[in-house]
Amino acid sequence: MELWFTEKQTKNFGITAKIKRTYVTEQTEFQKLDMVETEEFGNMLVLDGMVMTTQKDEFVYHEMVAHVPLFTHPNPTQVLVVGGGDGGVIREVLKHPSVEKATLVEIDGKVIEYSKQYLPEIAGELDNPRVEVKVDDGFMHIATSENKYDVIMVDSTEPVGPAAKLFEKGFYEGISKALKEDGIFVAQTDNPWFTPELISKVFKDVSEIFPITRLYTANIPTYPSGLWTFTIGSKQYDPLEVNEERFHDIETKYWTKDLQKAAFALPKFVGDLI
Ligand code: AG3
Repeated sequence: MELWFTEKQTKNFGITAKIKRTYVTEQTEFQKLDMVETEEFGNMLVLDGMVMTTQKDEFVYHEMVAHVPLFTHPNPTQVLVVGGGDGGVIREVLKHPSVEKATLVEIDGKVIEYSKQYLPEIAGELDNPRVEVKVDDGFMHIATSENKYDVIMVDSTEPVGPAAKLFEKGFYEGISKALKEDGIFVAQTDNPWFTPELISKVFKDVSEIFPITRLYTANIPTYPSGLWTFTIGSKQYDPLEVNEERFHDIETKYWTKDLQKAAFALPKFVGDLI
């Protein structure tokens, strides 16, 4: 028998993957969690029916969330990742020697547990001594932090379910307070084909709080439309004015020195959203 998984990306459109086997299918305290093996993309984590990461294309998202802000900040030492329980962003953050401590605040401990088991090359650095893992509500963590982080990365699910409040203006205000006076943050902000209003709304909210606001993109084949966006809010450093001499050697599969800037070059219809 052939088994296929479909994520309904909109009411009328979806993406389909042939499944080799199902490792986990479980209702956690927060969401529906599935861990499956696909023919095309290897092991895949699905939350509430939405593809979160796959072994084959995870590097794009995780590298682009981490390296773009970390190479914009001249000396990031304290880093916070909100969400991201699979550990992919943390793995990339640790490639920056200036980072003394990376804190991960993930609301759902089951995401961490199953990622360690079935996505070891993604989650493998979660036990690194430079990492502190907290199973906790990221919104609350932000609300109770002040002047603490150089860089904050929001690796959330979509604005439904447990992550809905991570797309509200009040959350970005909290992030601003949690950051040091020259801090910078990045959030994944969905795609311009099916959720253009979300991109416009987040960009507007962030630009009302941060003096420098920028949007960049990356190609992620298993996410809706494949064209993914990330929004940066920065108090002082402009990602478009990075001094390239600072780029240290780093092992990547997607990020390059040229992409650090080129990712901000937007197709017309995307640029028109902001
Ligand atoms: N977080 C963002 C995934 C969004 C995908 N959306 C969807 N499939 N509808 C990814 C977590 C990876 N660390």
